[in-house]
Amino acid sequence: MNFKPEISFGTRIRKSPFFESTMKWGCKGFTVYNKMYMPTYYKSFVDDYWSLVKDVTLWDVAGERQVEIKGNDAEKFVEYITPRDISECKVGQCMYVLLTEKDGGIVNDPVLLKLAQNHYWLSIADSDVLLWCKGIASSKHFEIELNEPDVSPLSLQGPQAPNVMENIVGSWARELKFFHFKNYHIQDIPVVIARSGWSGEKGYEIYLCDGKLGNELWEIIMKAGEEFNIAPASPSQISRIECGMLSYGSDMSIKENPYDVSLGRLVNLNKKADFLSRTALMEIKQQGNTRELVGIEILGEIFSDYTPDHLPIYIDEKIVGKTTSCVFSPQLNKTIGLALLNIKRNLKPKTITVNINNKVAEAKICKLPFLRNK
Ligand code: THG
Repeated sequence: MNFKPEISFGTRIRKSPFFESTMKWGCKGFTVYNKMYMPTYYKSFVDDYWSLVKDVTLWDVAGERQVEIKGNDAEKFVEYITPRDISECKVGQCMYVLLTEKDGGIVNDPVLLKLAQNHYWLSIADSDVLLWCKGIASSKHFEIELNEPDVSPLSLQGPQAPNVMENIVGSWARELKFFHFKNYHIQDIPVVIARSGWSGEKGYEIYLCDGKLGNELWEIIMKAGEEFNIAPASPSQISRIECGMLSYGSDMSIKENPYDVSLGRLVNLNKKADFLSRTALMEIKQQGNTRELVGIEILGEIFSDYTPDHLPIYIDEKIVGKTTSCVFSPQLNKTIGLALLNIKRNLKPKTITVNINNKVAEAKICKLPFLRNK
């Protein structure tokens, strides 16, 4: 099928503060993320991927909106909405957390940033976290303020990212530890700079704190990256699947709990603070969860692009799960993916089959991550 449908642009879906720059730098595809247009590719998915893996890339990820939590009960509130123990998170640190409903269902998987005592940002994936938080805060009478501040992240990812960052802010960029951040000004533009990012490469995230200055910040970074062959790009499905990072909406939803998607390490049932999903998650843990998120390699069949959708996985003609995201990895020269299985680990066979466009392909279960080079 050669016909490529387009997304129509309008005023109902929001534009990022970097939108003009991304158009100017040749963005060819967009998706919608938290009701904001977000780039998906420039040259091609594979060309953009090679720029990420070999050099350095700059991504507009402003769609990863911030939910700000401030006030006397802010820490208590964050503890309440996540099963992870956040009491050890220090000012200047990030933490990857799951937000979970009363029944244990995953509402979102944000990066938490602790800006000050009782002051946090949740850097969210694509779901309505602000509304969910407002509902909980008013029904449970938390003394907090909840907002979506004028904060928009850019992501600078790739092996040359430390050199580009050093060019812009000086040598401290190199010393910044993974999942730590600093407030800073880049030529009078207020930003928060974190060592983080949704790729298998080294990287930084630069949170712009004044939306008017988006295009200015974009150009400063592109200029600083010129000598390192910087290219505009966007979150790479290939890289994130290679390193086993999940995408909310594809690999998990409110219908899965943390154990279903093999993220039990983000649950601490013994944490001191009270949390909404405690009873449900304790029961699920006690009964023994029956689902699992695994890596798969699809043998034989090679996809040139993304697989169309969640594909059923079979053992002896019985559906035992589904693929949740698959790509062809140019580095591994294999079709790899993530899959959600409805079977217990001890029943797990080595070989499964996937039905792709009515053709049966053999597949095997693999250890995650497929690649680790950070
Ligand atoms: N950066 C920022 N916000 C985000 C994302 C991001 N919001 C949406 C989405 N991505 C959230 N999802 C993830 C998933 C994985 C990671 C970060 C955000 C991640 N994982 C590391 C890993 O798996 O190796 C570390 C996890 C850990 O320390 O426990 O970085 O990318 N701002």
